[in-house]
Amino acid sequence: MSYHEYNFDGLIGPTHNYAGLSFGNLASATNAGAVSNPKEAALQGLGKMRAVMAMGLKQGFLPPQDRPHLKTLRALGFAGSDAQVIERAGKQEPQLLANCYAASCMWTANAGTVAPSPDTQDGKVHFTGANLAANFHRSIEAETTARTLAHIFNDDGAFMHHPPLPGAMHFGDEGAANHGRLCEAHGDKGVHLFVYGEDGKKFPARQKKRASEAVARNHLLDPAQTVFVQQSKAALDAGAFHNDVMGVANGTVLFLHEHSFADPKAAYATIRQAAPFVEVIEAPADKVSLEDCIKSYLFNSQLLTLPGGEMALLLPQEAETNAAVKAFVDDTLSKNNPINRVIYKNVRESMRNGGGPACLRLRVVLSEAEAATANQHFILDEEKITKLEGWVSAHYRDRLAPDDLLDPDLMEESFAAMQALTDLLGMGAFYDFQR
Ligand code: SUG
Repeated sequence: MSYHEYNFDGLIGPTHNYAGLSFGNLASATNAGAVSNPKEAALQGLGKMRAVMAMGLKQGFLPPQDRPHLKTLRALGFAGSDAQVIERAGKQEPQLLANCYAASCMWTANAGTVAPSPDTQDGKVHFTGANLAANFHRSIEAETTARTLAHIFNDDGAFMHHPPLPGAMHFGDEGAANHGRLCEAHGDKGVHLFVYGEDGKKFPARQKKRASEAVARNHLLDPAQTVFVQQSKAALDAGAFHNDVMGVANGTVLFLHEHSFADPKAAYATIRQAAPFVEVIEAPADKVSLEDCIKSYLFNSQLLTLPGGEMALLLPQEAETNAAVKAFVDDTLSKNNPINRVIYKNVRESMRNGGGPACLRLRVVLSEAEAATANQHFILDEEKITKLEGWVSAHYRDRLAPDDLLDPDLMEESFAAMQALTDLLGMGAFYDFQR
């Protein structure tokens, strides 16, 4: 049976804005209060999806969530008509309103963790929606994300869905952003690399070791094929709030920075024991600094196995304009390793909130039979992507300033867009605002 990696990107929602909500995420803090362009953001995201499809790869998407999330605002004591809820929250707690307006579900690397069927004891594809407990605006995503995954992967015989982990930060889980899979071919039994954090001097760790362990248990992974590694505190304090800002695994390759892991020697030895075929491609600190990694998102690249077997890096344009990073990428391409192609894409609107190409996608390895049972509305071809671009162009603003969130008209527009999207995708009354 043949298996393919599907990248499910987050379709960027109509309320994409810069509210400075994520402590430890330097781009989010730096751009707090800036004016965003939701239309451009969504079209950039779709442009990246098109580029991946053009390389002959499978591409899906997860729809945005309903924002503002009125259900959360009401649960926090703001009452009245929908417009009054917005007005009252805007007057009394504007920061809370901004949390309920975040379009952060675009970063689907944080939607959940996935275990492909060759790796699980029961032969099903397992999903655990991330609880995203570390940040309030992100924790609001968890329930709807789990429902979205179950909606798309809706065959009980093929897919197993686990609810987000309980216990809030005690089991803080940020999904696939701290997880990678190594294998010789997508359909082989893979090795799961879970990277957890411990609080640094400046910034708190979001992913807890005990959470990664719970996900591995739920997914019925073979302990001999499962590795847990600690992220370095230096990387965390430099701004790597998720490990995928410092490294990426795909196929036989682990592509990362010298200071990505707390104890790299021990980590590589453990990884090699489980995955003897692994090829580690490491950026030395004297060539690429941690600061360069954070600014350029070099390691937040999509590392993609092309149909011919070679690998391509899909990087943000910020990596092309950083001389040290560009030199390291060129050097990597010139050496004898599986990576021999690079493309740079403009995903600047997302980058300004700390989300690069790899943050914007959730990888799901599926057999052809499994893919056929998934909801086909969410698996893209040229025609469907053109329809989504038309939907964005019809409904999105090209300018969103912080004060715009206080205006109930934005809520009306956003809900009208979501209504049109659910109609387009045959989702029925899926979102809280429709129920
Ligand atoms: O969780 N930014 C996101 C970025 C997530 C990136 N994902 C991965 N690395 N996989 C976060 O910090 C900023 C929102 C704001 O400030 O308005 C935000 O949520």
